[in-house]
This record gives sequence, structure tokens and C-alpha cells, in this order.
Amino acid sequence: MDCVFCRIVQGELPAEKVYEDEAFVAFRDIRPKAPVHVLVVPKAHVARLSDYPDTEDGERALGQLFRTANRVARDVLKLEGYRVQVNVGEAGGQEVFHVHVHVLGGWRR
Ligand code: DGP
Repeated sequence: MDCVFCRIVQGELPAEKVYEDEAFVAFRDIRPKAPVHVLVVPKAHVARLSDYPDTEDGERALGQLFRTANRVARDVLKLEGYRVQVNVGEAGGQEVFHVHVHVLGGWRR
């Protein structure tokens, strides 16, 4: 397995996890770009956001991903406000090809 986030999901690589359920894991970014910077990652490997199909299943998966990002930001990290970012493809600045939502915040507590 050469996907770094799959290895974190499997527990093969260490990460500072802040949340986990049956379908998602959230852990702190190794190179934080905000006082709080967490990545919300589906356990199932999907390379990029644009790979989700235009089907009900794709719509459901996208909804669950952003619902989980909201839950992590609001209920786990207790952020008053936050920024979510998804880099899509190399031209969009994506470095790790396993879908993840960046949750950034903590500038104001
Ligand atoms: P992106 O450019 O959207 O693909 O962002 C990838 C992010 O993943 C980047 O901010 C750094 C972070 N990252 C890369 N490798 C690791 C790792 O092994 N552990 C953790 N916690 N974060 C990582």
C-alpha cells in the first residue's frame, strides 16, 4: 500500500487523530497552515474529489464527507468559525491523492 493516508487509516503510520468513526478519520496536518489544521479523510480510498461519480452514491459520499467535516470542526474542535478547503488534482495543489478536506481555524478563540 503506497497511499500515506490509507496507511494512517490502517494504523500503520502514526497520526494525531482527533476523530474516528466507521467511515472517516480526522487527524492533525503535519504541516499546519493555521493554529488548528485538521484533515478529514474517508477510510475508503478515493484519489480525488472529482472522482466521486455524478450518481446518488456519489452525492451521498460527498454529503457524508462534508457533514463529517462540519461535525469535526464544530463538535470536536469547537471552532467558532472555520475554513474548509479541498485541493483537487496536481493543478489544484493536491499533494496526497487520497481525498481529504482541510479544516482550518483557531485564529480567534
Ligand atoms: P493537499 O495539498 O491538499 O494534498 O494536502 C496534503 C496535506 O497533507 C498537507 O497539508 C500535508 C499533509 N500531510 C502529508 N503527509 C502527511 C502525513 O504523513 N501525516 C499528516 N498528519 N499529514 C500529512
